[in-house]
Amino acid sequence: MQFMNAVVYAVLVATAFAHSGQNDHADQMPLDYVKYPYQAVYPGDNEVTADSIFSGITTFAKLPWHQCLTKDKDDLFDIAFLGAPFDTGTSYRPGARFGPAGIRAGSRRLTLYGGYNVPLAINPFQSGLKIVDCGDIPVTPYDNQHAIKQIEYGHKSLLQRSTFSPLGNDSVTGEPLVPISLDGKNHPRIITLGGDHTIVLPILRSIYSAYGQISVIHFDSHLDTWKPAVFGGAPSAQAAINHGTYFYWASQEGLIKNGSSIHGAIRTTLSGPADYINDDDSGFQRIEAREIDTIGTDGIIQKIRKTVGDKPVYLSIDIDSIDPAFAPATGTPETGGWSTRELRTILRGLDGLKIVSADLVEVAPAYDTNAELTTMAAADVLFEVMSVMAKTPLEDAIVK
Ligand SMILES: *[C@@H]1O[C@H](CO)[C@@H](O)[C@H](O)[C@H]1NC(C)=O
Ligand SMILES: *[C@@H]1O[C@H](CO)[C@@H](O)[C@H](O)[C@H]1NC(C)=O
Ligand SMILES: [Mn+2]
Repeated sequence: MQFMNAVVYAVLVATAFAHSGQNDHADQMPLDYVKYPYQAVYPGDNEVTADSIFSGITTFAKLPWHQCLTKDKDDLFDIAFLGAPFDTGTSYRPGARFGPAGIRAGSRRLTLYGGYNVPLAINPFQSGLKIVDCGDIPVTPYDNQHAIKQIEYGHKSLLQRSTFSPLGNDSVTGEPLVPISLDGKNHPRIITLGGDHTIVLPILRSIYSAYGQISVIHFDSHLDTWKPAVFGGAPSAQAAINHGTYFYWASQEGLIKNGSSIHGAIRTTLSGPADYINDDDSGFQRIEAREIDTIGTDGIIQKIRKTVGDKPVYLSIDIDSIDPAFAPATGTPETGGWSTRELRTILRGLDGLKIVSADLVEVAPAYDTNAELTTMAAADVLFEVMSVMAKTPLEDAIVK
């Protein structure tokens, strides 16, 4: 009897607790109220959105995380952010292996007010494209040759998929748009978060596999086409591939379209005038950083568009193209650069160009200010890039 009573009592108590728990819960703030910021409804600025901006696990712009290289390896998307945490090709300050994490941290606020890009009149987060953060490529810090292969295969594994969204039909003729790739498939666009600039050699190998030779728009204070004997001295075959020579190798391999590629924001010192002759041979035109004082951002945009024409283009942005006053946290800072505003204006001026993929490299967050100046600049620059991408499908040139 004693035993039975105890059991009955225990059941009663348990039931009572369950009930009181339910009643308490009714008074509680529900915990599933948080919307992802990229789902925010215009105008999007409300407490619910703001809360998840600074909480939770950080992806680029709080986009959904897909494990594209592992368990989600069959996932399709239209634009993917992908980290390449590699910095063992750096000549001066190391630390860009923390670039992907830093840029993601700097990007948290991108959708706080909804993500509508006023000058470009588009919200890339609500453009109908599927945009995801694929995390980072696993990159060994112990063996550059191996790491460079990992980056190529990681990038290719994403690039060789089809897009999530169909390419669609021409708005004028109603005819289906024709993809610009070699295999006639519509490939997604990858925005790689560096990493030092060496990563662009394996990325261009990947790009070549989908598009063949490609025109390159390159913003940087340095040429990065240096011959290995000039930059780094090439004491070994591996040392010859670094963040000052990767474009030399890309050009030697025939990955870059000669004459329709261009550097912007150049202001480095040289080993001598021969560096420019070598740069010409590598297939690049040049815009010096100081030209902004005479021809302005409009003149720079015109020069770039004239060089590239309507060809598909790969866009590579070294954060050191921006002046260290605005972006100090980088491997080889050079004074006399463009402001963040000027670079963003120039990037918006690329609206309509068929940018097949892009990167932002050389962010080394350890040298940043506590205010996250550099990582914020990097994130905002990529916001312009994704906005331009979202506006322009990768279709064969139709004169409009
Ligand atoms: C595109 O055109 C094809 C016919 O060529 C049609 O079947 C398809 O529905 C169209 N798609 C859209 C999105 O309008
Ligand atoms: C690019 O073209 C220039 C001018 O014709 C030439 O001197 C150079 O060798 C070419 N470079 C490559 C990599 O083909
Ligand atoms: Mn560079």
